[in-house]
Amino acid sequence: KGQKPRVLWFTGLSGSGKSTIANLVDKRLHALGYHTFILDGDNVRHGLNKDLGFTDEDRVENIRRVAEVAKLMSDAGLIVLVSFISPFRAERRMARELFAPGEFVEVYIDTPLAVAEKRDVKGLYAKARAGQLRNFTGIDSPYEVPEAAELSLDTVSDNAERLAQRVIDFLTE
Ligand code: GGZ
Repeated sequence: KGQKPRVLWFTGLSGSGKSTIANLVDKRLHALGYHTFILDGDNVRHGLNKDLGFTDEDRVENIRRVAEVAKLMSDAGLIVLVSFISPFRAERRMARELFAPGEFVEVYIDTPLAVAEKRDVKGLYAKARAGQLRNFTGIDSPYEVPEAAELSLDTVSDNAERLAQRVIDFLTE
């Protein structure tokens, strides 16, 4: 199916729901006949970026490489769903600038720290609070809230299914 290049750039805290929503969007796009690929920590930080940790410097390099890979995949005709905390505005802007206007869709997964921390699916917030995990986003490493995301999805007032549909609606409008 002919499709103009699109990268859906999901950003938000650890445990905000990025992966859940990206996976739902991916399934729906697939059902609509689109060719897609999800780039996330699971398939990037264990391979291409396994030399990188969570210092500011390493996160910057993580996002730089991910953006370049997203660009390559987009050039190959895929809709790319990128799901990383990507905490810094400067790197998100750098990623955006690799694409033509309208191709880059920033999707802010708006989950307050208190909510993500309360869920703490992987127990990482507890470890960070206990000082066993350093440079944890939202605890002792910053997250810069997007100022002009194309979509801002409030996970407190809406469920993942409905939020995923909002992304689909944005793309197909
Ligand atoms: C934040 C960390 C950290 C630290 C390990 N800070 O909830 P998760 O587990 O599955 O998602 C988090 C993931 C974040 O990696 P990213 O590549 O998305 O981060 S960035 O864009 O900032 O480069 C979390 C886990 O890795 N994790 N240590 N210190 N998240």
